[in-house]
Amino acid sequence: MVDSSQYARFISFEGTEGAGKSSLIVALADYLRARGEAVTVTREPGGTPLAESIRALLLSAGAQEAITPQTELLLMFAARAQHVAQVILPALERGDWVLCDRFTDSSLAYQGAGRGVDAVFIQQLIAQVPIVPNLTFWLDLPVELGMQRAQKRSHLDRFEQEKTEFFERVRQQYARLAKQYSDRIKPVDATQTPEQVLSQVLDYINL
Ligand code: Z5A
Repeated sequence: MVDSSQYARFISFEGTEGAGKSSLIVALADYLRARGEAVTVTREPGGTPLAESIRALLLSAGAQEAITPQTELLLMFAARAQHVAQVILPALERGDWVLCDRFTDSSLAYQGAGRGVDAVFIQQLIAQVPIVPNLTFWLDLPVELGMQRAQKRSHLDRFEQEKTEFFERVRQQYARLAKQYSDRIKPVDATQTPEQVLSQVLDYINL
């Protein structure tokens, strides 16, 4: 395990669909860069060419064969292994802030609570990931509102086609994780305006 206290700049962003993670990350990265900070913005699944290819497989709504929950989980972790080694650790070693759209909490929320994969097995995989975010922002939004935001897009990916109950289970799991890891995971009310969301996040990171 890498000693992440020496970096203290690895931040992940979590939430159900349409919560505003990508918009917040862009705004926070702009804010940090305007202060002269080096910032790496990245996402999961994805972040490297190989991991982005895995992402395309995972999100493809027209997959010819149904992806089993175990396969989905292992593909998430295959992409993550590549991403951590190729992007996250080198960026932290350079001294960058790393703003990561989703990380291991997504696996507990989506594959664990959403798909019903054994949480102990997921935790065993997480234990093999050499770094833990210093801070995680959970953008909490009622599921219906997130779906309305996402439906404005032209097409829905494989996850976005899931039913409301799936996302309710995911949201409840985020709430449990935020309680369990309250030092790391900070809930943010994502019904606020983008400016209010950014301001709440800046308060947490003391900038
Ligand atoms: N997944 C998984 O299952 N297991 C894992 O381990 C990992 C991931 C790592 C892809 O993730 C899927 O991968 C994801 C879980 C799975 N599927 N789902 N659902 P993703 O992060 O790429 O997908 P996403 O969560 O669907 O992204 P998103 O819908 O783009 O959400 P977002 O980034 O949080 O929101 P946004 O793009 O910033 O905003 C959405 C819209 O709302 C947009 O029009 C904005 O202009 C608007 N918006 C943003 N903020 C606001 C506020 N504050 N008010 C009003 N409107 C706003």
